[in-house]
Amino acid sequence: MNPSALAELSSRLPALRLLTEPGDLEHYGRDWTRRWPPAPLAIALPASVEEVQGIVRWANQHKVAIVPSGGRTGLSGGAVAAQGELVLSLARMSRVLGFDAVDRTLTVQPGIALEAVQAAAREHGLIYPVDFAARGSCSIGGNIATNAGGIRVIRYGNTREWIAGLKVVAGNGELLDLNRALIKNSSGYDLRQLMIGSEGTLGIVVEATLRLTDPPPASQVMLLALPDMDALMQVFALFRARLSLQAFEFFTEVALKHVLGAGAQRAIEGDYPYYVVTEFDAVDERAQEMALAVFEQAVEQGLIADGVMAQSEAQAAALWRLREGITESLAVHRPYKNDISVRIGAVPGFLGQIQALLAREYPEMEVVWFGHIGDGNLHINVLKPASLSDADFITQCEHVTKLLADTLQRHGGSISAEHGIGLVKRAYLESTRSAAEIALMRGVKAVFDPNGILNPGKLLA
Ligand code: 2HG
Ligand code: ZN
Repeated sequence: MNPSALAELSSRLPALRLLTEPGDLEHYGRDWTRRWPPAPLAIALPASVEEVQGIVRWANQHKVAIVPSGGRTGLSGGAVAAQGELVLSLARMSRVLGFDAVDRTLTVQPGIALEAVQAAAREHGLIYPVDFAARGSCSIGGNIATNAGGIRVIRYGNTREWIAGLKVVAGNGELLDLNRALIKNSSGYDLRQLMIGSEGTLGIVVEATLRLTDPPPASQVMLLALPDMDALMQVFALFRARLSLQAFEFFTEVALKHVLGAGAQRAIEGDYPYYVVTEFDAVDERAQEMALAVFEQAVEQGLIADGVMAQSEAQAAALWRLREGITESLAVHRPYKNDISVRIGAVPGFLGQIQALLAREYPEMEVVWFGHIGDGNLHINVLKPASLSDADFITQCEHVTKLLADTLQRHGGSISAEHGIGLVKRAYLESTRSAAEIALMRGVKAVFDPNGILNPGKLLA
């Protein structure tokens, strides 16, 4: 790149905040993957749509790659800048722009944290229902870029369901106003939906209009201990048929060991291979009795080994911590993460095959399973043994991912359920998408970003 290009950006956009200190480059150049040493050219922190457009136009002229950046809590390397890119951080564009009581929508800037969106919705007696543990630090723009899922998908669906309209700066700097928050709009290709999950490779979200909904009825939280995967799936079918589920999340005893080690409170004595945290509507005492009857039926059938029903909000939060605290409790072990999905019915078959394969090929490896089993979405964290070098560990993990990808292909699953492809899963995209689909994706990329300046190398090689 021409070294005067950055100076030219400053003179074009004199109010634009630009950071070039090593500490800032380090901070904004990475996400939670911690795998690529950050090496961005600089960090731009635009405060307006016009500044975003100005940056994109400048990048086209000087052929500078841009990495759009939100809360950088991503787990696939989608927000990593390791090759002299300009990081375009949306951190300063984090305001609520408006609430519409008739349409029940909230319009926000992309840099706002998910938790702040949830709080803004609650101020109006409504909810924004997408939810997951990184809520305090992830941004809505990043949620949109990855079509984030989380712990309430079983009731509310993914981020995709909640985006009524998007304003996006495309790769040529043009501002697109997509869908204008219409509920019905049968006028051709839905470019808004194309942007959702595109990982910053087609456009930069500069404004989002989110759909809100009524808060759910009062709920109950239960922790269940289960003897095996078949029992777990049967309990899922039973609970889903008889209760109105808000969440159904699973983890293994290995995950429990780590989360307890990090300070969470044990709720069930004894060790069991699988656990579930489930939340369901329980409006009154009758509904609670009904839930208890369903639970007892499953115990009698030998499907549930033990269980606790939260007796207070504090206890419900403590049970949820057993599931939501897992990622943080594993962080010290520098885990290699996989985030896969199969159809719900294919979960036991897939899990059985891959567990047997891993036990045979890597008997020493500590593998932690948890996730959104009610959506067919499993997280597999492989922990780095102290004896292995970083490089050898990555080589082994890439082989594990290859085994996963091959097994997933046989089960019709996906190598990324909710974390995106980014850099981490790029080499495995072919296991989930056909050659014809990938060729079309490349074509779409070329239309929206003709000079290939938006997050190059992410998602598509
Ligand atoms: C979760 O469900 C997140 O907790 C993180 O998607 C998953 O850390 C992980 O592997
Ligand atoms: Zn998850």
